[in-house]
Amino acid sequence: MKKFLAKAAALLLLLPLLTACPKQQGAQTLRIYNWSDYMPEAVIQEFERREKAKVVLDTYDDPEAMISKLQAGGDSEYDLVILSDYLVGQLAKQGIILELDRSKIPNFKNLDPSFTNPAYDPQSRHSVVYQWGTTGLAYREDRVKGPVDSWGVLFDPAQSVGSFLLLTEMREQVGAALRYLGASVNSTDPTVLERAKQVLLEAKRRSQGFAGGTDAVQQVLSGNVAVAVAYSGDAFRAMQENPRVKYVIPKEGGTLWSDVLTILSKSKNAELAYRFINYLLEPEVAAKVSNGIGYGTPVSPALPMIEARDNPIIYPSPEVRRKLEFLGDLGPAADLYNRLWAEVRAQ
Ligand code: N2P
Repeated sequence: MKKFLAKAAALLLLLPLLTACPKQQGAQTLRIYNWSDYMPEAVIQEFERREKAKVVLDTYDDPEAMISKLQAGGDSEYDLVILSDYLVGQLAKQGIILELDRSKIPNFKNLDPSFTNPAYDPQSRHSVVYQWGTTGLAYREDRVKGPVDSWGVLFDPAQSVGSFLLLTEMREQVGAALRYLGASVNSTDPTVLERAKQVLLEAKRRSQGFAGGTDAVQQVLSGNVAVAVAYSGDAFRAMQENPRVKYVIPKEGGTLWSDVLTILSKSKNAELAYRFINYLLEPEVAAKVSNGIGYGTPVSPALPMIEARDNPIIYPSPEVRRKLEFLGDLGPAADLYNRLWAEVRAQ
Protein backbone atom coordinates (compact mmCIF):
# COMPACT_ATOMS: atom_id res chain seq x y z
CA MET A 1 0.00 0.00 0.00
CA LYS A 2 2.77 2.35 0.98
CA LYS A 3 4.53 1.55 -2.28
CA PHE A 4 1.36 2.14 -4.19
CA LEU A 5 0.84 5.51 -2.53
CA ALA A 6 4.40 6.52 -3.26
CA LYS A 7 3.95 5.56 -6.89
CA ALA A 8 0.67 7.45 -7.11
CA ALA A 9 2.25 10.51 -5.52
CA ALA A 10 5.17 10.32 -7.93
CA LEU A 11 2.76 10.07 -10.84
CA LEU A 12 0.78 13.03 -9.58
CA LEU A 13 3.95 15.04 -9.38
CA LEU A 14 4.87 14.05 -12.90
CA LEU A 15 1.46 14.80 -14.34
CA PRO A 16 1.93 18.53 -14.98
CA LEU A 17 5.23 17.78 -16.66
CA LEU A 18 3.71 15.07 -18.85
CA THR A 19 0.89 17.32 -20.03
CA ALA A 20 3.12 20.37 -20.43
CA CYS A 21 5.72 18.68 -22.58
CA PRO A 22 3.84 18.19 -25.85
CA LYS A 23 2.61 21.77 -25.67
CA GLN A 24 6.06 23.14 -25.14
CA GLN A 25 7.46 21.17 -28.02
CA GLY A 26 4.79 22.53 -30.34
CA ALA A 27 4.91 26.08 -29.03
CA GLN A 28 7.00 28.21 -31.32
CA THR A 29 7.43 31.92 -31.16
CA LEU A 30 7.60 34.35 -34.03
CA ARG A 31 8.96 37.75 -33.10
CA ILE A 32 7.90 40.53 -35.44
CA TYR A 33 9.02 44.14 -35.62
CA ASN A 34 6.51 46.24 -37.55
CA TRP A 35 5.27 49.78 -38.04
CA SER A 36 2.58 50.64 -35.50
CA ASP A 37 -1.05 50.01 -36.50
CA TYR A 38 -0.02 48.01 -39.51
CA MET A 39 -1.42 44.50 -39.10
CA PRO A 40 -4.89 43.48 -37.97
CA GLU A 41 -4.97 41.56 -34.70
CA ALA A 42 -7.28 38.90 -36.24
CA VAL A 43 -4.72 38.09 -38.94
CA ILE A 44 -2.07 37.42 -36.29
CA GLN A 45 -4.45 35.33 -34.17
CA GLU A 46 -5.45 33.15 -37.12
CA PHE A 47 -1.77 32.39 -37.77
CA GLU A 48 -1.21 31.56 -34.10
CA ARG A 49 -4.15 29.14 -34.21
CA ARG A 50 -3.05 27.43 -37.40
CA GLU A 51 0.57 27.04 -36.38
CA LYS A 52 -0.03 26.59 -32.66
CA ALA A 53 2.55 29.33 -32.37
CA LYS A 54 2.87 32.54 -30.46
CA VAL A 55 3.47 35.85 -32.18
CA VAL A 56 5.23 38.60 -30.26
CA LEU A 57 4.86 41.98 -31.90
CA ASP A 58 6.97 45.09 -31.31
CA THR A 59 6.21 48.29 -33.18
CA TYR A 60 7.99 51.44 -34.28
CA ASP A 61 7.02 54.74 -35.87
CA ASP A 62 10.37 56.08 -36.93
CA PRO A 63 12.39 53.90 -39.31
CA GLU A 64 15.63 55.63 -38.32
CA ALA A 65 15.10 54.47 -34.73
CA MET A 66 14.21 50.99 -35.98
CA ILE A 67 17.39 50.75 -38.07
CA SER A 68 19.57 52.01 -35.20
CA LYS A 69 18.05 49.34 -32.95
CA LEU A 70 18.75 46.56 -35.46
CA GLN A 71 22.29 47.78 -36.03
CA ALA A 72 22.95 47.96 -32.29
CA GLY A 73 22.30 44.25 -31.78
CA GLY A 74 18.50 44.30 -31.82
CA ASP A 75 18.59 42.12 -34.93
CA SER A 76 18.80 39.03 -32.72
CA GLU A 77 15.58 40.00 -30.96
CA TYR A 78 13.34 39.44 -33.98
CA ASP A 79 12.65 36.95 -36.74
CA LEU A 80 10.79 39.15 -39.17
CA VAL A 81 10.87 42.89 -39.81
CA ILE A 82 8.51 44.96 -41.92
CA LEU A 83 10.17 48.05 -43.29
CA SER A 84 10.34 50.71 -46.00
CA ASP A 85 11.47 49.46 -49.41
CA TYR A 86 14.41 51.87 -49.73
CA LEU A 87 16.08 50.32 -46.66
CA VAL A 88 16.41 46.83 -48.14
CA GLY A 89 19.66 47.43 -50.04
CA GLN A 90 21.47 48.78 -47.00
CA LEU A 91 20.31 45.99 -44.67
CA ALA A 92 21.13 43.30 -47.24
CA LYS A 93 24.61 44.73 -47.74
CA GLN A 94 25.19 44.75 -43.99
CA GLY A 95 24.07 41.11 -43.80
CA ILE A 96 21.29 41.97 -41.36
CA ILE A 97 18.56 40.39 -43.50
CA LEU A 98 18.55 36.98 -45.19
CA GLU A 99 18.62 36.20 -48.85
CA LEU A 100 15.24 34.51 -49.17
CA ASP A 101 14.68 30.93 -50.27
CA ARG A 102 11.82 31.34 -52.74
CA SER A 103 10.91 27.64 -52.59
CA LYS A 104 9.62 28.32 -49.08
CA ILE A 105 7.21 30.99 -50.31
CA PRO A 106 5.03 29.22 -52.90
CA ASN A 107 2.39 31.96 -52.66
CA PHE A 108 4.90 34.42 -54.11
CA LYS A 109 3.12 33.62 -57.38
CA ASN A 110 0.11 35.61 -56.12
CA LEU A 111 2.02 38.89 -56.27
CA ASP A 112 1.21 41.34 -59.02
CA PRO A 113 4.21 41.17 -61.41
CA SER A 114 4.82 44.90 -60.93
CA PHE A 115 5.96 44.04 -57.37
CA THR A 116 8.22 41.07 -58.04
CA ASN A 117 11.31 42.73 -59.49
CA PRO A 118 11.54 46.11 -57.78
CA ALA A 119 14.46 48.48 -58.40
CA TYR A 120 15.33 48.57 -54.67
CA ASP A 121 15.68 44.75 -54.53
CA PRO A 122 16.13 43.18 -57.97
CA GLN A 123 14.23 39.88 -58.26
CA SER A 124 12.97 40.36 -54.69
CA ARG A 125 15.98 38.48 -53.41
CA HIS A 126 15.76 39.85 -49.88
CA SER A 127 12.21 41.06 -49.49
CA VAL A 128 8.55 40.42 -50.28
CA VAL A 129 6.13 43.31 -50.66
CA TYR A 130 3.57 43.54 -47.86
CA GLN A 131 1.58 46.72 -48.58
CA TRP A 132 1.93 49.87 -50.60
CA GLY A 133 0.67 53.40 -50.29
CA THR A 134 1.41 57.08 -50.64
CA THR A 135 2.46 59.93 -48.38
CA GLY A 136 0.50 63.16 -48.45
CA LEU A 137 -1.37 65.62 -46.27
CA ALA A 138 -4.16 64.68 -43.87
CA TYR A 139 -6.30 67.56 -42.68
CA ARG A 140 -9.56 68.50 -40.97
CA GLU A 141 -11.60 70.44 -43.50
CA ASP A 142 -13.37 72.32 -40.71
CA ARG A 143 -10.05 73.49 -39.25
CA VAL A 144 -8.17 74.80 -42.27
CA LYS A 145 -8.36 78.39 -43.46
CA GLY A 146 -7.81 77.73 -47.15
CA PRO A 147 -7.25 75.09 -49.81
CA VAL A 148 -4.91 72.18 -49.05
CA ASP A 149 -3.44 71.10 -52.36
CA SER A 150 0.25 71.90 -52.11
CA TRP A 151 3.26 71.12 -49.93
CA GLY A 152 3.26 74.92 -49.66
CA VAL A 153 0.82 74.65 -46.72
CA LEU A 154 3.89 73.51 -44.79
CA PHE A 155 6.74 75.24 -46.56
CA ASP A 156 5.35 78.60 -47.72
CA PRO A 157 4.20 80.91 -44.90
CA ALA A 158 1.92 82.71 -47.41
CA GLN A 159 0.03 79.46 -48.09
CA SER A 160 -0.34 78.49 -44.45
CA VAL A 161 -3.84 77.20 -43.61
CA GLY A 162 -3.36 76.37 -39.94
CA SER A 163 -1.28 74.45 -37.43
CA PHE A 164 0.62 71.45 -38.76
CA LEU A 165 2.87 68.51 -37.93
CA LEU A 166 5.90 67.28 -39.84
CA LEU A 167 6.67 63.57 -40.24
CA THR A 168 9.44 61.72 -38.38
CA GLU A 169 10.35 59.55 -41.39
CA MET A 170 13.41 61.35 -42.75
CA ARG A 171 13.20 60.25 -46.38
CA GLU A 172 9.53 61.09 -46.67
CA GLN A 173 9.83 64.48 -45.01
CA VAL A 174 12.96 65.52 -46.91
CA GLY A 175 11.33 64.11 -50.07
CA ALA A 176 8.30 66.36 -49.57
CA ALA A 177 10.56 69.43 -49.30
CA LEU A 178 12.42 68.33 -52.45
CA ARG A 179 9.19 67.96 -54.43
CA TYR A 180 8.07 71.37 -53.20
CA LEU A 181 11.31 72.77 -54.65
CA GLY A 182 10.62 70.99 -57.95
CA ALA A 183 13.34 68.37 -57.41
CA SER A 184 13.24 64.57 -57.26
CA VAL A 185 12.64 62.88 -53.89
CA ASN A 186 15.97 61.14 -54.55
CA SER A 187 18.03 64.24 -55.30
CA THR A 188 21.63 64.05 -54.12
CA ASP A 189 22.61 67.51 -55.39
CA PRO A 190 24.23 69.28 -52.41
CA THR A 191 22.89 72.70 -53.47
CA VAL A 192 19.33 71.41 -53.75
CA LEU A 193 19.65 69.58 -50.44
CA GLU A 194 20.91 72.76 -48.78
CA ARG A 195 17.79 74.57 -50.00
CA ALA A 196 15.62 71.71 -48.75
CA LYS A 197 17.28 72.03 -45.36
CA GLN A 198 16.49 75.75 -45.17
CA VAL A 199 12.88 75.12 -46.17
CA LEU A 200 12.56 72.38 -43.53
CA LEU A 201 14.17 74.48 -40.81
CA GLU A 202 11.85 77.38 -41.52
CA ALA A 203 8.79 75.09 -41.55
CA LYS A 204 9.90 73.43 -38.34
CA ARG A 205 9.86 76.81 -36.56
CA ARG A 206 6.21 77.34 -37.52
CA SER A 207 5.16 73.73 -36.93
CA GLN A 208 3.86 71.84 -33.91
CA GLY A 209 6.87 69.56 -34.22
CA PHE A 210 7.38 66.07 -35.61
CA ALA A 211 5.13 63.03 -35.27
CA GLY A 212 5.08 59.44 -36.49
CA GLY A 213 2.35 58.54 -38.99
CA THR A 214 -0.09 56.99 -36.51
CA ASP A 215 0.20 59.81 -33.99
CA ALA A 216 0.02 62.49 -36.72
CA VAL A 217 -3.31 61.22 -38.01
CA GLN A 218 -4.69 60.88 -34.47
CA GLN A 219 -3.88 64.53 -33.86
CA VAL A 220 -5.68 65.57 -37.04
CA LEU A 221 -8.64 63.39 -36.09
CA SER A 222 -8.89 64.94 -32.64
CA GLY A 223 -8.57 68.44 -34.08
CA ASN A 224 -5.33 69.05 -32.21
CA VAL A 225 -3.70 70.18 -35.45
CA ALA A 226 -5.26 71.25 -38.74
CA VAL A 227 -2.83 69.47 -41.07
CA ALA A 228 -0.23 66.68 -40.84
CA VAL A 229 2.05 64.81 -43.18
CA ALA A 230 0.50 61.35 -43.22
CA TYR A 231 0.45 57.92 -44.87
CA SER A 232 -2.57 57.13 -47.05
CA GLY A 233 -3.97 54.14 -45.14
CA ASP A 234 -3.75 55.76 -41.71
CA ALA A 235 -5.55 58.81 -43.13
CA PHE A 236 -8.13 56.58 -44.84
CA ARG A 237 -9.01 54.91 -41.55
CA ALA A 238 -9.32 58.29 -39.81
CA MET A 239 -11.70 59.39 -42.60
CA GLN A 240 -13.99 56.47 -41.74
CA GLU A 241 -14.12 57.74 -38.17
CA ASN A 242 -14.73 61.37 -39.08
CA PRO A 243 -15.65 62.34 -42.65
CA ARG A 244 -14.27 65.84 -42.06
CA VAL A 245 -10.80 64.33 -42.18
CA LYS A 246 -9.43 64.51 -45.74
CA TYR A 247 -6.29 63.28 -47.44
CA VAL A 248 -4.60 64.77 -50.46
CA ILE A 249 -1.50 64.11 -52.52
CA PRO A 250 -0.10 67.60 -53.13
CA LYS A 251 -0.06 68.84 -56.70
CA GLU A 252 3.76 68.87 -56.76
CA GLY A 253 3.64 65.07 -56.31
CA GLY A 254 5.28 62.86 -53.73
CA THR A 255 6.14 59.24 -53.08
CA LEU A 256 4.57 55.91 -53.82
CA TRP A 257 6.18 53.43 -51.47
CA SER A 258 5.95 49.83 -50.49
CA ASP A 259 6.74 48.19 -47.20
CA VAL A 260 8.34 44.81 -47.31
CA LEU A 261 8.67 41.63 -45.28
CA THR A 262 12.23 40.59 -44.46
CA ILE A 263 13.75 37.80 -42.35
CA LEU A 264 16.66 38.61 -40.09
CA SER A 265 19.88 36.66 -40.55
CA LYS A 266 19.96 36.05 -36.80
CA SER A 267 16.36 34.79 -36.72
CA LYS A 268 15.92 31.85 -34.34
CA ASN A 269 12.89 30.64 -36.23
CA ALA A 270 13.29 31.47 -39.91
CA GLU A 271 11.07 28.50 -40.90
CA LEU A 272 8.13 30.00 -39.06
CA ALA A 273 8.93 33.42 -40.55
CA TYR A 274 8.76 31.91 -44.04
CA ARG A 275 5.40 30.35 -43.21
CA PHE A 276 4.15 33.70 -41.99
CA ILE A 277 5.22 35.43 -45.21
CA ASN A 278 3.57 32.69 -47.24
CA TYR A 279 0.42 33.02 -45.12
CA LEU A 280 0.22 36.78 -45.75
CA LEU A 281 0.29 36.10 -49.49
CA GLU A 282 -2.85 33.95 -49.38
CA PRO A 283 -5.55 35.97 -51.15
CA GLU A 284 -8.08 35.83 -48.28
CA VAL A 285 -5.45 36.79 -45.71
CA ALA A 286 -4.08 39.59 -47.92
CA ALA A 287 -7.62 40.95 -48.32
CA LYS A 288 -8.15 40.85 -44.56
CA VAL A 289 -4.91 42.78 -44.05
CA SER A 290 -5.74 45.51 -46.55
CA ASN A 291 -9.39 45.80 -45.52
CA GLY A 292 -8.21 46.14 -41.93
CA ILE A 293 -5.46 48.74 -42.29
CA GLY A 294 -6.50 50.60 -45.43
CA TYR A 295 -3.39 50.19 -47.59
CA GLY A 296 -2.96 48.82 -51.09
CA THR A 297 -2.44 45.10 -51.59
CA PRO A 298 0.20 43.73 -53.96
CA VAL A 299 -1.63 40.35 -54.02
CA SER A 300 -3.62 40.31 -57.30
CA PRO A 301 -6.16 37.58 -56.45
CA ALA A 302 -7.05 39.52 -53.29
CA LEU A 303 -8.22 42.59 -55.23
CA PRO A 304 -11.84 41.47 -55.86
CA MET A 305 -12.20 41.14 -52.07
CA ILE A 306 -10.85 44.62 -51.31
CA GLU A 307 -13.63 46.96 -50.20
CA ALA A 308 -11.73 50.14 -51.15
CA ARG A 309 -10.45 48.91 -54.51
CA ASP A 310 -12.14 51.81 -56.32
CA ASN A 311 -11.14 54.42 -53.77
CA PRO A 312 -8.56 56.86 -55.19
CA ILE A 313 -7.13 57.53 -51.72
CA ILE A 314 -5.82 53.95 -51.62
CA TYR A 315 -5.54 53.24 -55.34
CA PRO A 316 -4.66 56.59 -56.97
CA SER A 317 -5.53 57.21 -60.62
CA PRO A 318 -2.84 56.69 -63.29
CA GLU A 319 -2.74 60.48 -63.67
CA VAL A 320 -1.85 60.98 -59.99
CA ARG A 321 0.57 58.03 -60.05
CA ARG A 322 2.57 59.72 -62.76
CA LYS A 323 3.47 62.42 -60.22
CA LEU A 324 4.74 59.90 -57.68
CA GLU A 325 8.26 58.55 -57.27
CA PHE A 326 9.73 55.60 -55.38
CA LEU A 327 12.35 56.47 -52.78
CA GLY A 328 15.66 54.96 -53.89
CA ASP A 329 18.71 53.75 -52.02
CA LEU A 330 20.94 56.82 -51.54
CA GLY A 331 24.26 55.01 -51.57
CA PRO A 332 27.10 57.26 -50.39
CA ALA A 333 24.78 60.29 -50.42
CA ALA A 334 23.09 58.85 -47.32
CA ASP A 335 25.62 60.81 -45.26
CA LEU A 336 24.42 64.08 -46.76
CA TYR A 337 20.85 63.27 -45.78
CA ASN A 338 21.80 62.12 -42.31
CA ARG A 339 23.71 65.35 -41.65
CA LEU A 340 20.90 67.48 -43.04
CA TRP A 341 18.33 65.66 -40.92
CA ALA A 342 20.42 65.83 -37.75
CA GLU A 343 20.60 69.61 -38.19
CA VAL A 344 16.89 69.93 -38.90
CA ARG A 345 15.91 67.86 -35.86
CA ALA A 346 18.43 69.52 -33.55
CA GLN A 347 17.92 73.22 -34.19
C1 N2P B 1 1.60 52.39 -40.38
C2 N2P B 1 2.09 53.17 -41.54
C3 N2P B 1 3.30 52.67 -42.14
C4 N2P B 1 3.46 52.96 -43.56
N1 N2P B 1 0.92 53.16 -39.40
C5 N2P B 1 4.68 53.74 -43.90
N2 N2P B 1 5.36 53.28 -45.01
